[in-house]
Amino acid sequence: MVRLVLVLADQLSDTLSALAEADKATDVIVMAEVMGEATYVRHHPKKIAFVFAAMRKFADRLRGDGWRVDYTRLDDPDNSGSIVGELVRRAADHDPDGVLATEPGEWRVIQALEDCPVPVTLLPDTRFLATHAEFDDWAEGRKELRMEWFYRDMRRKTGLMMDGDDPAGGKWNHDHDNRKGPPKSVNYSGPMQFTPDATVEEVLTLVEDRFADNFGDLRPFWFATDTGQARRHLAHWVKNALPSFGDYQDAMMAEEPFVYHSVIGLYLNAGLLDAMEVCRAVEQAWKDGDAPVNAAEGFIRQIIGWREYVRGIYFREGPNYVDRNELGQTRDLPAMFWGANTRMACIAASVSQTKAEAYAHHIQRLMITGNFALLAGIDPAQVHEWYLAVYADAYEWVEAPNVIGMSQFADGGVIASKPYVSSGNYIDKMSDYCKGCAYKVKDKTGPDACPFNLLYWHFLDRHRDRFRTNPRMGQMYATWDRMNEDKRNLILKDAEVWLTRLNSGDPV
Ligand code: FAD
Ligand code: DLZ
Ligand code: SF4
Repeated sequence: MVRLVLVLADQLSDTLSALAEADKATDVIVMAEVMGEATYVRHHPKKIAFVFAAMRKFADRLRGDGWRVDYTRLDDPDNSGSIVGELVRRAADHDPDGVLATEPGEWRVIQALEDCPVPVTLLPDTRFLATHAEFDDWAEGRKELRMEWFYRDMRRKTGLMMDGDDPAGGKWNHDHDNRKGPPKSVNYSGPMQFTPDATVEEVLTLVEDRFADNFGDLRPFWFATDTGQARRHLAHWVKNALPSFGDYQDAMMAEEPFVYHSVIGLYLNAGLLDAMEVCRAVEQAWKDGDAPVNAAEGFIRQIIGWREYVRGIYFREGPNYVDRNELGQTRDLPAMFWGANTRMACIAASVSQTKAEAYAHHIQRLMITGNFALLAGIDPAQVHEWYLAVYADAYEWVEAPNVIGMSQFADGGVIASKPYVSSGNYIDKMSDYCKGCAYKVKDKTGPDACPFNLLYWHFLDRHRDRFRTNPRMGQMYATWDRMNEDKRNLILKDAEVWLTRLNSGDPV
């Protein structure tokens, strides 16, 4: 009996369920670089290069371990262009009994495999802590699906930072200590950088050739592209940056794109690192006294809490989740998201580092680009597509709940109990952007007023019916209602003028 064993680009793990189920002696692994996956959104060139280089190295490793791997390169003249096409092509060579695959992280790909003419057996993705059934059991009957309660269950399940039944360190959540503004300087040289080897260079040339028009800088390319390198990067970060990760988790700095963040999302999501391995390394640093509790707990919460929780939501909400637009927002994504000139220093910094590194940290994604898109009324489908394209760690199962749910409130509050919106004040407190900005963060109206100040009130005013009764927003509406009417009208008028300029395509 021969089976084909599909390994997708974000399934590069030795522990993959499809590999565990397969038989090295008889089965054939299928891996394929295909235009269908490389173009369904216009991915950042660094992301495409990372994916292809990591796939090639993983295939070589599997071969070294004795597997037969049928690998299709993008420039293979017989490349059919799609994953299903490649399965059909390989099936013609091997006449298999079927295909084994680990469940993909995107409904589109799951549906394609379900329609594949060669029958596909989908196995659960056991690299995650919570199964779909466990998440659904947790969610069933709850009025609100708040991450915090789910996270506590995951702490109990994993035993991470637990003292018997109680959280080690005295409390479950140390977020309160993780909100310092930007430090004077960052005492960390940044993520470990890897010089491209021959495999990576070959891929870089291919990507340069085929994806030259995509938004983003391909070079310098420094990502890890195999598990060994990713582990070295992890150890370097745990030693040098984890101790300050918690304190400055929310801080944004124009000259420090990474601050103390781990930059491991791309490695975790591709399968090069394992979530529990990463959490154990962080827990150990805390046990050894090398990292404070707020850093270790804050980090572990992101992985076993947020990461698992958003995956649960993605699969629970179903394939149409990405089409949700509960606030009816319709404006087109402005050109400044693709690098066009803007006077807004915070947007310029977040977009230019995204272009350079295929990376922005969480608060930049949530409170700069996400906050702006929500306040300005941008169509969430376009926002979703942008995030899916530009970040090296973006796959739909994790990107969509963060964008459609957490950031754009387009799911109507499945994830967020209120929209994540702020005026310029928050950005000024948490970043060093405003001091270099052509707009004035203290101005509430007038030609130089920070656009976040204008749009914040415009957003609350235009969605008043939707949010006025939200208990977490009462204070915001009370402040708005207390302003005198002339001031309110002036803010709304200036916001409209600003939005008209945005619509015109002129630099704002
Ligand atoms: P760190 O800040 O060092 O955190 C460590 C790890 O925790 C991350 O690598 C990630 O695996 C996990 N994590 C932290 N926050 C979240 C979260 N909200 N959801 C899921 N995992 C989380 N994350 C992605 O992996 N892919 C995406 O496409 C993605 N899109 C996002 C879009 C928006 C609008 C927002 C607000 C968040 C998004 N996130 C996404 C979550 C988070 O911003 C990134 O995981 C993080 O910035 C990656 O950088 P890092 O590895 O340095 O993370
Ligand atoms: C993101 C991506 C890209 C750019 N290219 C490929 C590819 O050529 N072959 C492949 O198997 N997977 C690729 N991927 C990842 C898939 O799109 C991914 O498996 C789905 O997004 C599901 O998470
Ligand atoms: Fe951004 Fe406003 Fe600050 Fe300028 S003043 S950097 S637009 S928050």
